[in-house]
Amino acid sequence: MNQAANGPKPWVLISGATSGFGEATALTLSAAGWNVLLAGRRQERLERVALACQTAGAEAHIAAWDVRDREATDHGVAQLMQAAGLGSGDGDPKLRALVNNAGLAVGKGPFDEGLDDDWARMLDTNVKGLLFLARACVPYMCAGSRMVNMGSIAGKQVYTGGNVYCASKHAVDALSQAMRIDLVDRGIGVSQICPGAAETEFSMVRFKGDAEAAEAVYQGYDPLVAQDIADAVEFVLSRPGHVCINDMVIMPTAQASAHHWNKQPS
Ligand code: NDP
Ligand code: 8X3
Repeated sequence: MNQAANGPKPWVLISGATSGFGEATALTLSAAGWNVLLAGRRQERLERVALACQTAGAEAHIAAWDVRDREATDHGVAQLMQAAGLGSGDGDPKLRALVNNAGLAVGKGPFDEGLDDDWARMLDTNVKGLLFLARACVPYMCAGSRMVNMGSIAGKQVYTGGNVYCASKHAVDALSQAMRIDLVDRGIGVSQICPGAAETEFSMVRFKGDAEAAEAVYQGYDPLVAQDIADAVEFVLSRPGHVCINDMVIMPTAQASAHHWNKQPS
């Protein structure tokens, strides 16, 4: 559905917009008639994505901050809302959607060999960062607004070496249900999208720049690509007001679960 056909363009805030799912979602929603507010840590990437969104017809504003920092998150959201002319008061224009997508895995191995810093990065980003951003955005939302949380198959199942990342995404699963309950009286719908293996920068981050390990994750089958998830976000956000897609699990056809694959030897 082209949002532009329905009056003034709605605004969406997308976290993790510098690469992968967030970047593809920003471009897809821009082409579908949304205006975009883009967040991430890498300023130059944000500038590049914003330019592409503008070329696709959107008004775009950016703010760079780390979602693990609560004060920076409150400040970044306020800055973006002001740039877009959105407000928290009665009668102010409101944020139509938040795509709470920023997240990462760091490391993969037995929990008793895990590193404090890796655990902190995952839990602080995927759980507390998601909460900080959601809480900061809600005052700028209204009945009809939508929140889309980026979960994972790792939030539905646990796999070898996934321990803390899986725990963080199980938390996203629980929080998505809890937020839906907490926001139902305000008419704000909460959706979760749970992808399986998708080829983005995710594995390079997880394996700390080890390109060989990252590439091996996607060998022998066709993984999802960022556009597959962007299309899902656009579908969720283009449903009529009375419809909320609560939960969507999207896998490569060659992946039946976190444990079952149809991989061809290379
Ligand atoms: P990418 O690594 O390509 O993108 C991750 C994004 O998150 C980047 O834009 C990054 O921006 C942002 N980000 C990470 N940490 C922070 C932080 N502390 N503060 C602000 N932004 C941050 O990976 P994906 O696109 O694949 O990942 C997006 C989401 O999807 C994540 O939540 C991930 O867990 C989830 N996911 C990924 C799957 C996959 O197989 N790829 C499958 C299932 C879920 P920057 O570095 O500029 O801050
Ligand atoms: C990312 C997908 O399977 O690596 O959430 O956990 S997986």
